[in-house]
Amino acid sequence: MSFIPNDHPRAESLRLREQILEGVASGIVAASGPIAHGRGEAFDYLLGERTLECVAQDIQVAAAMLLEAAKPVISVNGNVAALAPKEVVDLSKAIPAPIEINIFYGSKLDDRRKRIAEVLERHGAENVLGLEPDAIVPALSSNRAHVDSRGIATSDLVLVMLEDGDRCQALRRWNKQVLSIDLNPFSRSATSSTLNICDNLIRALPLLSEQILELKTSKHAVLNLIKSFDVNDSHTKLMQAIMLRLSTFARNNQS
Ligand code: PTJ
Repeated sequence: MSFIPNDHPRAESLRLREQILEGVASGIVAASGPIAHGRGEAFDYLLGERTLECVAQDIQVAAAMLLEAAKPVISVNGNVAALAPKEVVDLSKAIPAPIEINIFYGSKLDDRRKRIAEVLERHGAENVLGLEPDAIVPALSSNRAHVDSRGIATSDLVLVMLEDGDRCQALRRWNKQVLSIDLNPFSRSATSSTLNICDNLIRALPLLSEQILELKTSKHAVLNLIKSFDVNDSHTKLMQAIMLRLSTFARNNQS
């Protein structure tokens, strides 16, 4: 890893970049992975690199949905495995829910699947799915269509992170609920999922695990959270929070 001084104002962000670049070097992250990461960085900067209050509420609802689902699955690609392998495994154990590898770049037998599984296993994952996908998401032409019959194909809820949105739409058409974690509130994933968490997955995953552990003891709270969730309301609150941030910034920086 390159030397990053701890007192550098963007040390944390630079470290995450290094993780992505190391992931490219070790064959976990696709060549386009750093570009997807940069897209996320730009949106994170806009949000103030923190979890917005309204997003924290969405995370609570997402935790309730994960607990209430009959067969939830966590979908993981190269970037996610490079950025947050431990956080993904912790979440999978907290729910509990299996992890399935699903990648855009590379065929259904691509070796990158094995390398991603090894990273997750080093962090305690067991029975990672998606190494030999044997089912197909209907009406989806990309490699993301290759799914596991023991996982996504037979699930009722899929958590997707940091990915292009056409699979999200295809999963919804396939009658799955989809939770997405996507920093771009305008993306296809964010606008077509059942609920989008507009946050950096680095922050959102530990918060999700925390909420899961808290909500596990109260079925009543879980059902209430799900019942009171309104996706349009969630989008509106997010847009209002972003507009407030931009207008405050504009006022404070007028010459
Ligand atoms: O599946 P793979 O491993 O073959 O890799 C596929 C990538 C990640 C390259 C592919 O999915 C891709 O190009 O993604 P996109 O279309 O750039 O979409 C990524 C989305 O994730 C964008 O909307 C970003 O804003 C968002 N994003 C990036 N980094 C983060 C993020 N969202 C949450 N947390 C992040 N750290």
